Amino acid sequence: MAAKTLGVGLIGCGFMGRTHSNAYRRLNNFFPVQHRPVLKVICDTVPEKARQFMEVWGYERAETDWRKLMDAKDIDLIDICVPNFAHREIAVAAARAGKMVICEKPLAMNAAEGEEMVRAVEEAKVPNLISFNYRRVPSISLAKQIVDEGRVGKPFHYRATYLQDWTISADVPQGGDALWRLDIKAAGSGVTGDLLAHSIDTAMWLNGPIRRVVARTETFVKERKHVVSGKVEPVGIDDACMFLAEFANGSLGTFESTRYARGRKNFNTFELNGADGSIYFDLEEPEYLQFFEYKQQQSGRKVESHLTGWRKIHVTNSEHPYMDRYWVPGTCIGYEHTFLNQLADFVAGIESGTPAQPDFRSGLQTQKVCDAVLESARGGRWMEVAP
Ligand code: SOE
Repeated sequence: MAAKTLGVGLIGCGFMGRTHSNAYRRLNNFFPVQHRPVLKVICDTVPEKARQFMEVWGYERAETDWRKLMDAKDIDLIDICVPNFAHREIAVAAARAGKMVICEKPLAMNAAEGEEMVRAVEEAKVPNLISFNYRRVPSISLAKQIVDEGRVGKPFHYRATYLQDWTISADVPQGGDALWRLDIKAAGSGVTGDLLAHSIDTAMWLNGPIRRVVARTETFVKERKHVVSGKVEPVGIDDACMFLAEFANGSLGTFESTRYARGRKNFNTFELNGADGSIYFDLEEPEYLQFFEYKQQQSGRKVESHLTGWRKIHVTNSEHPYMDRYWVPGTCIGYEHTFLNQLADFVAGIESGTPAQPDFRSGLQTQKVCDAVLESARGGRWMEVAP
C-alpha cells in the first residue's frame, strides 16, 4: 500500500496531458512504489478544456493560470505538457517553488533556455525528468541491456529514422492548440525538436555522446494559414531533416526525419552495428527486438554458419525490462505503458535517492545536438556539439 501522497499539478490538456494523466492513475496498480499520485490540479488556458479534462481524468480542481499551481501547498510535482515555448518559464518557476518537475520533450526552444532550466532544478535540488518515453519501450530498454552487456562490441554504425506523413497537405494550417507543432514561435523547430530529439536521446543512451553533425533540412510547404491570426504566414519549421553524426566512440550515425513520408504514421526505427553484433528496433512492431550475434565458436564447436541469422526476440517474458509488472509471457503492452514505466522509474528514483534518467541535464545534451543540427543546416557545414 502506497503510504505517501504525491500531489500532481499537470499543465496542458493535449495528447501528452492524457498520456501522463493515465500514467498517474495507473501507477499503483502495477508498480510497488511507496508514493500514491493524487491528481490535484489540471491547468489549461481554455477554461472549458480544463474543466472537461478534470472530469474525464478525475482531477480535484481546474485552473487557467499555471502560476496559481506554484503556491499550492498540496502540489508536490509539476508536470509540463504544454507547447515548447512555455517549458522554460514554467519549469524555472516550479523549481523555485520547490516542486519536482517532469517536462515533455524537447526540453526547451534551444540550449540557452535549457541551460536556465538545468540551473534552476539543480540549484533548487528538485527531482526532475525529461519525458523521452521511448526509452521505456521494453524492447528499447532490452537493447540498452544488450549493449551494456558488451554483446554488440565495438560500434561502427548507428542508423535512425523517424517518419510521419500528417503535414503533406498544404491545407493543414499552423498554430493554435492542435497544430502548434507547425508554428515556429510555439515549437522552436519542426521535426528536429519534435521527432529527432527522440532518436537522438535513444542514440546517445545506447551509443554515447555525439561529437559533430552535418545536416540538411527542408521546408516543403512554405506558407500555411495560421489558426490564430487567420492569415497565411510563412512556415518557419523544418518539415524534414537529415543529418550525419560522429559519435565520441568513433562510430558514424545517420538520422532521417520527415513528416512527408506518405504511409508512415509514427515510423521510429534504429539499428546499431558493432563488431560482435547488431540490434534493430521498429516502433511498428514494438514488442520485438531484433538481434544478430556474431560468434566464431559456440560450446567449443565452430559455429555452423548456415544456421546463423537474426533473432527476433519477442520482448514479453518476465525477465524482460518492465514485463514482470504486467501480464503473462507472450502478451503485449502498448504505447501508454511507456509513460507508466517512465513514471514508475521517476518515483522509484525519488524513493531510492538514485534519480531516474533522462533528467534535465541529459535533456540539455539532446537539445545541444538539435541546436547544432539546425545551425549546421543553416550554414551548410559540420558543427561541433557544444560540450
Ligand atoms: C508528433 O506527431 C508526435 O506526437 C510527437 O510530438 C511525439 O513526441 C511522438 O512520440 C509522436 O508524434
